[in-house]
Amino acid sequence: EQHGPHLPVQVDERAVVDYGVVRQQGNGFDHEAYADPGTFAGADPDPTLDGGDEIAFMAKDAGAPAADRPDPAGVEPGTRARVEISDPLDPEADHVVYLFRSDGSLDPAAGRSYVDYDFALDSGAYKSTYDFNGVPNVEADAPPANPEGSTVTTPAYTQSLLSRWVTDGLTLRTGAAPSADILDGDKAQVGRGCLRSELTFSRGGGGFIANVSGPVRAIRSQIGANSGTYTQRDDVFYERRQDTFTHLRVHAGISQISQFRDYSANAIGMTYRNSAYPAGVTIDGVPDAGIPVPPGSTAMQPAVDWEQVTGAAGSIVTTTRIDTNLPGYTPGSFYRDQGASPTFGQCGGYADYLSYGTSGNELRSSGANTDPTLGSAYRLSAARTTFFDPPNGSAADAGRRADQVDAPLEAAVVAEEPGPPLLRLRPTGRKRRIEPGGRIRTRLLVRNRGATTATGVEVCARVPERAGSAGRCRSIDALRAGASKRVGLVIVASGQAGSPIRVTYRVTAENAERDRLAVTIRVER
Ligand SMILES: [Ca+2]
Ligand SMILES: [Ca+2]
Ligand SMILES: [Ca+2]
Repeated sequence: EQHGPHLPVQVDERAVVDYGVVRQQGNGFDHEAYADPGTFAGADPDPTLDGGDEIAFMAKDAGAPAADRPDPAGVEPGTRARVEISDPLDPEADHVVYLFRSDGSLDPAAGRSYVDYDFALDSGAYKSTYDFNGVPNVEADAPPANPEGSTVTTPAYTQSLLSRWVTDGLTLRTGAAPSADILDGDKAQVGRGCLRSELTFSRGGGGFIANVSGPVRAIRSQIGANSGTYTQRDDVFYERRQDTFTHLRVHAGISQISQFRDYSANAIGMTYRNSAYPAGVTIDGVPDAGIPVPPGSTAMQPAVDWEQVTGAAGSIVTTTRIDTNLPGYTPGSFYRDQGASPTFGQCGGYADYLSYGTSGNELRSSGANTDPTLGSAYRLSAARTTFFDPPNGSAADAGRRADQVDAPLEAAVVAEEPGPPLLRLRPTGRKRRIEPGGRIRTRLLVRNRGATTATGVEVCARVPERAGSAGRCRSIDALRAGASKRVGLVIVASGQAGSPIRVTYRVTAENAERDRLAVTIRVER
């Protein structure tokens, strides 16, 4: 309601996709995924809204219930769906969005855009120039294969994306002025080293499932992490939030995995804290007694509900939730602030060799198979949620974000409300003239553009007293949704009528708002 009746809505098509075709190596593994005619996932075979598709809109655009309001212009009658948004953390709130089937005249973006994703491959067009095989030596200390200059921009942040699996830039826009780039790399490592990392993933084979930009959200979905042939990452970018879903699909033997942001020197002076160490420490490249690093090359730090990096430029709150049935699963976290002397692999190639506020999630398991194409497979999916929040956030602010992640907003279509009738008058037939003292029959069309039958419909004309008079009103007992009816109304001109005569028509009903129509009739002697 803050934004008026029309809000941005995005429909993201999903279909069962052959992941082998996606990365151009023949038939492989079928799974439901985002559809994209710009990749080898292809368009959704069902171009209409079907059960697998997703509808996205912003909860902030929801308003109060409006059951008594007529359908807006540009929608098909009878398609009103009432979606109730409930917040488990604020049960009193009563937020509603109405969705309609467009008649084709409406822009789903409603003239606005919350996020802009520019997928820009250096080599050119994706389908014809992407190297789906990557480079032979994935472990070389060299840049990613298939380099990009892709960006995601919203009012709250800008990120730069260098390749599949590699995000190497983050500018916060939530403070007084945009920050410098505070990110060295958004990294991932197997067994805490560079034998397999986001850099080797990006240098190996793979491909994109989907690249979707706005208006409500952007989607970047891709597969291929070295021998994790169908390991998948979907990043979904919103105005102030990023959801990163990683689905591990790899042979046995992968037992320790970390996913962390390695910040740049531009983050010096910011505070890092997490739910295990809420007092926080200063990011400055100097190790922090406040967050001890346990001895041993693979020992993990405690599992955390949330992490926060905050300063004058803004706040980044991150939660990671793991869904797995792997035996021996043990959650943990990772934090290092070691400047020029990191005790863990930096895996350069594109990044620097410095550690500033390096922080994220780490986990351990038996390392059993998670690739369904290799027989019986366990499941491991990570959902990392990142919020881009105002400057100088507190531990309580971060805790509230974690609560929101664990008790998310719910949207439910609770009723189909047909909506009231919507009456519209318009003139029909050729334009008539009238003589002083004469009478004519004027013709009008009454339409019901609403979704329910209008009852007790009456159409009347009014003529200014000196100019003449109108004949009796016309009644229509019932006018069905979508129906129209012609009516004739007599207009009489007085002998002294000047030209033109201004006639006002009005249609009313027992159960609809009135509509009015003004028409001028020329008087000719
Ligand atoms: Ca569809
Ligand atoms: Ca420090
Ligand atoms: Ca670094």
